Amino acid sequence: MRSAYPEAQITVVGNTADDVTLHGLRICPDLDTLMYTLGGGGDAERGWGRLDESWRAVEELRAYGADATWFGLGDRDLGTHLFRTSLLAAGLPLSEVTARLCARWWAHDPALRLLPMSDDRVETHVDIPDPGAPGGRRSVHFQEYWVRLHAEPEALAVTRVGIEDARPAPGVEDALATADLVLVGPSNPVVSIGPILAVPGLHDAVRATPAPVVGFSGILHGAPVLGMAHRLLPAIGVAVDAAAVGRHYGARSGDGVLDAWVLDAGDAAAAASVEEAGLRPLVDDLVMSSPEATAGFVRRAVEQVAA
Ligand code: FO1
Ligand code: CA
Repeated sequence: MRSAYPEAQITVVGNTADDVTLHGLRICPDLDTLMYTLGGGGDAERGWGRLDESWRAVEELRAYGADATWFGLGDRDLGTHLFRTSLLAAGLPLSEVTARLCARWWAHDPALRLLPMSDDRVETHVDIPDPGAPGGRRSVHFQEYWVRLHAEPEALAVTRVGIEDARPAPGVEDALATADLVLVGPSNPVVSIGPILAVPGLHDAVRATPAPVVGFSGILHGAPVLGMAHRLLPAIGVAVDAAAVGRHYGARSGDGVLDAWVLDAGDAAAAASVEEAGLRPLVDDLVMSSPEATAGFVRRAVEQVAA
């Protein structure tokens, strides 16, 4: 989006339900991935964490036999978590802390804003089979499921602890109410977009925006373009299929949040079922082979909904 429209005022709302506290540090993986990527400091190949990273601190933790060393905290990335944790401990809300962190990356660009979905703590837990546990299942933090267990156990249920009491962070509802365009990224429908829409008030705020709302499928030809969404979609009863995800978000003409749903050219046959669900289907090449390719499909989708 940034490279598609360098002149636009952009507010990015990030998921915080993946956040975790490890080694006493508050870690916000989705906010950090967005911040590093938008700020030019992220490792694009790895998809998370800092460029030119080293891993000495986590090696020390392993040598001490510390818990949770399956989570790769790079030395440079640790600086972010130390600073964030100290500001949170001083009483600042996460939205304020995020603004302070981002000031380092794009102080020169006041047109770009990164907001957490909420200042209130929400944590995603995944129920997995465990024959030894009461009821034959146990609950693990999303990061443990994703990183330590590689999303291998069947996800029996996904719970968002604290979501009912979470309030949208300052600025999020206002950004939606005053937007010219709302884009729903090709991100994980269960553990990225799902929690944002589940913050009380945000589903309604997206439904009420005067702007067109365009969603991009992260499922291409029955598989996620990136990540392991296919391991989690069954837990919410949604097929691993581009049209099914579009229907899951739903049309604003019904009780959903989207006006248009962009499918990959390889999924063009599903356009009819998307249209039947009240969504305007758009078809493009959604393979994110380069930042230019991504900017291209964003621009073409925007031109079509604005036409
Ligand atoms: N993902 C991994 O697969 N392995 C890791 O060790 C890991 C560490 C990590 C540290 C900081 C951070 O911001 C993200 C990190 N991620 C890691 C990515 C993260 O677990 C997930 O990809 C996201 O939460 C899913 O959106
Ligand atoms: Ca996520």
